[in-house]
Amino acid sequence: MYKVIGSVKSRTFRVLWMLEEMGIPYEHMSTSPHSEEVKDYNPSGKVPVLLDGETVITDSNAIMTYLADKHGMMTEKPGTIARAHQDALLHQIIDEVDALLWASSRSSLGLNKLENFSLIRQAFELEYEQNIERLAKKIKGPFLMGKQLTIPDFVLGHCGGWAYVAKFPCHNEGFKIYLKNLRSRSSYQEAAALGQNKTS
Ligand SMILES: N[C@@H](CCC(=O)N[C@@H](CS)C(=O)NCC(=O)O)C(=O)O
Repeated sequence: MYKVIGSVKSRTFRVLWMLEEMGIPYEHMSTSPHSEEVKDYNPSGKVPVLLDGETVITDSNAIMTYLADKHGMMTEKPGTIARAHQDALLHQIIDEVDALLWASSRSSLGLNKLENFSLIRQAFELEYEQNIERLAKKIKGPFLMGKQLTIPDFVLGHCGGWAYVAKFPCHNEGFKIYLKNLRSRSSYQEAAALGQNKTS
């Protein structure tokens, strides 16, 4: 059985949500970045980590891509044009949304704040709104790639909730509807419930 290591209130959520959506059983070890358990598997201390038997896989995006390709779900087929477009969306979200949120959230995970962060926070908020505007135009509906929920939706859906908690402004109505639709899925709620009553 797969084992997912990392707290729900981290990028680990994406992996848990995807496994719930796929209906694949897994074990979850909720633990913070840099805990001894994490460092046993990933010397950088970063989560999430996936164990597939003896094999250790790190990075939420690598883990999701591995699971999606292996099980032939939540993805366009490798080597197709559709997959190239899906990967381009994934990397756009990582570059333009995930990276901005991470810079503002480091301190909530006990890591040092970026120097002069208060000076650049406003610039990040503006950048976030502009980047979401551009991404929202690419949502084919109801999901990014159209009718099929794919890897980039898990990342963008997670980032949308993260941005809300981090109080990043968002005025794009289409994006809000897209997020509401994702959050209403039972898989999302099941994964979120794993974090209740736990310190993460
Ligand atoms: N690109 C990696 C980033 C992993 C990452 O930075 N995870 C955070 C928690 S969400 C962490 O463990 N940070 C600890 C650190 O940066 O030292 C991924 O998507 O998994």
